[in-house]
Amino acid sequence: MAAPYSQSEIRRLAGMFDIYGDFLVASPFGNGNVNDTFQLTYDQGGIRLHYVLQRINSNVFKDPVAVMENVSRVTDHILGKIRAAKAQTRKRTIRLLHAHDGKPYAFDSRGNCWRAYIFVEHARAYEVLDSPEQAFRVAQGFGEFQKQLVDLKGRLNETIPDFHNTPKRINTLEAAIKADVCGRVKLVQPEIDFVMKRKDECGKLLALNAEGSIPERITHNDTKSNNILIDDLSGEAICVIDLDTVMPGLVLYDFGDMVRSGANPAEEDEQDLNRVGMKFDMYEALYDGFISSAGSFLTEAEKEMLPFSAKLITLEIGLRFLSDFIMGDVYFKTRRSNQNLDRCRNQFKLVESIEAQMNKMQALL
Ligand code: GN1
Ligand code: MG
Repeated sequence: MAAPYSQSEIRRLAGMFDIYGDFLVASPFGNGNVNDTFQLTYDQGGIRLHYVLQRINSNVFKDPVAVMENVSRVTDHILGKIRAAKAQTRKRTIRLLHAHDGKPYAFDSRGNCWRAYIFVEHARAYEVLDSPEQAFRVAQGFGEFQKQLVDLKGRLNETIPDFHNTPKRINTLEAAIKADVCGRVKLVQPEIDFVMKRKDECGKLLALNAEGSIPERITHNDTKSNNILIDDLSGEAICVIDLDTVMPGLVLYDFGDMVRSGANPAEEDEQDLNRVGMKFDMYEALYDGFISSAGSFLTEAEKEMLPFSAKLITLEIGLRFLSDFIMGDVYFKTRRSNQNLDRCRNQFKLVESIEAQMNKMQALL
């Protein structure tokens, strides 16, 4: 749930941006774990239009201006590609609105950074994917996003350093265990053991990158199924959203995170672990979809690591939930007690399911 803001506060905050028409109403929007998001409804000459207003969580993103610089560069670049294609396409990119000073963001009097977008109508994000056909399109969409950014000049800002550095995430977990500020460590020994058993393989992708076998690219880094919009009419994946973590990274992070969220028929915080696992037909569709768009630029070394990346990123997000549970739920938003622990157990169950199917995943290559 977004932080409680009154309608008049939101109206005032939205007023920092160039939006024509009259503000009607704002409502909390989406399921993000980090930022506060609102859908705004405006009346423009009798027609109702929607916008998105978002507060960047500065506890997570220490330099919101650097985030916005990345988002602007990436969306401008993609918009150029869409225009150049000149095709009849519903393909979109998020479009930032300008604040009165022309910048794509504005700070409120409390120092919070806000931004506003045009709302993509008749499309939605899915927490859980419906079918292999939908999974194919989602993966194709994320692969295409990567492809569009292959020729973006200059390095993007690293908005969260070491975001997918799994060994460092384990260091953070170890520090949290040592501090044990909430006395919760005694509740999670099996989960801690689960991570430590797999610790040795966690640096594999970073090592391949360091020795030059796998290149750094521009990656999204948060390719959850709910971070791409599906067109209501055509079912096509038309717009990648949540670009805050777009930064230098490995393509495998995106593939891995996509499988983590897209091949699991249960939501990330599902408590009934019998419902959690990797559906192989969904994995296959995600793999095929990703290759259909990203296959043209992926190297053999990258392709070879695709199955492993699914396991690694699932383990990594799982252990981030575990660390946050131990630290007292300070990073990810929670709506009930033990939600981070449920998320962690869910992800670890998924890791086991991926491990059990690793041979089949390798055979697809
Ligand atoms: C966070 O806010 P949201 O849901 O888009 C997190 C991701 C996690 C995800 C897990 C900046 O993303 O890394 O994978 O939750 N984003 C950040 O649901 O930490
Ligand atoms: Mg998101």
